[in-house]
Amino acid sequence: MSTLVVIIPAYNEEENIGDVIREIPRQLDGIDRTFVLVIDDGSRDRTVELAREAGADFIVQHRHNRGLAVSFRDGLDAALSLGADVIVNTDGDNHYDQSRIPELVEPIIAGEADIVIGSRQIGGLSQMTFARRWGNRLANSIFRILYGLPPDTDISSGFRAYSRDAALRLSVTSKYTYTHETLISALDHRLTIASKLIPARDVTRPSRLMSSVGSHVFRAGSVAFMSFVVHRLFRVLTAASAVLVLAGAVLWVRFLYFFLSGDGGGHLQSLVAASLAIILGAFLLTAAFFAAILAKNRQLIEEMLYQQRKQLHEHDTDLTLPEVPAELTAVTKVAPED
Ligand SMILES: Nc1nc2c(ncn2[C@@H]2O[C@H](COP(=O)(O)OP(=O)(O)OP(=O)(O)O)[C@@H](O)[C@H]2O)c(=O)[nH]1
Ligand SMILES: [Mg+2]
Repeated sequence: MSTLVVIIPAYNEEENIGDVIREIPRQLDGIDRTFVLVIDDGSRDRTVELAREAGADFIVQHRHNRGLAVSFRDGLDAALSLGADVIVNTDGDNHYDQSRIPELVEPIIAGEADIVIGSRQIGGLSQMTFARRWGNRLANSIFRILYGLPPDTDISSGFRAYSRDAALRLSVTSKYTYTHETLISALDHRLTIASKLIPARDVTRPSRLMSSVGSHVFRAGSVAFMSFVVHRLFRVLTAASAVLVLAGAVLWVRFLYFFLSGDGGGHLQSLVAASLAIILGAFLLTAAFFAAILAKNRQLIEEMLYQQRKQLHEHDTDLTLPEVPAELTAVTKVAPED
């Protein structure tokens, strides 16, 4: 039996959550059953009530606002507990066209991709502010250059499908946004990422996620930068070390040339610069080896987490939801299967 779970992280989404849930197709080729799971992140409006009315099957409820990234990982875990073979994440603001979910799911069912991103046509979003539009484009270009992603990949789109294996493997450590970190983590795990162009709708309500474009650029940028550092530090440090050692060697040869021609005394500065560059290069190389050791540890920890999650969810096809601290979270089975 193949199961699709559509997860919706929601924070004060009473305006749109009903429409979003009602638009989700329940009959999909290659899928036997579809569940809708809402992660309510301490909403203070009628999000939960309206999600129930609109037909949400499960609601994971945080008593307090814990942030989108935490809610997303909780959503993945709850979906895995429900026996999900494919997980689709969508937003609660009606930004994405839920009727196109089959297109997101199809490459995963066909075994052609582990993650499929519904890339919005950003140019077609007339209500998106100039700063956000260009911010998104710049971030997409940086990721394309650094990670070789296909040209139309919309890295901050939340409209994505994940295979069960991808959901078991992804780690989310950020407290803010998960979109960039999960992509970097997926690339590190050699998961196959596909992108499908699925135009999004304009949203006029204020963002629940970002207080201002400036703070979003800073916070999301920090998450992306830290993920880059965590995953690519060895390469960056060895490259910087190679440049310094090479520059030092050239300066040394230059000094040697003048020295042998009897003019060494006039070129002591290049000797000092060369030595400094080589010492700094050697220092960076040492740091690179420490980074490599840390990376090995991270990989082992991630492999352990993967095996642990796999074991935990191995027999989860009977709709048991995860044990969660009652203080923080309540899990409601809205419409249990008969
Ligand atoms: N769980 C949880 N969800 C949140 C939080 N902030 C935002 N969300 C949800 O995350 C989704 C994305 O938030 P949005 O406010 O739409 O973010 P946005 O600024 O419009 O960004 P894009 O939709 O990517 O353009 C929505 O479903 C929100 O309800 C939060 O603190 N916790
Ligand atoms: Mg949105």
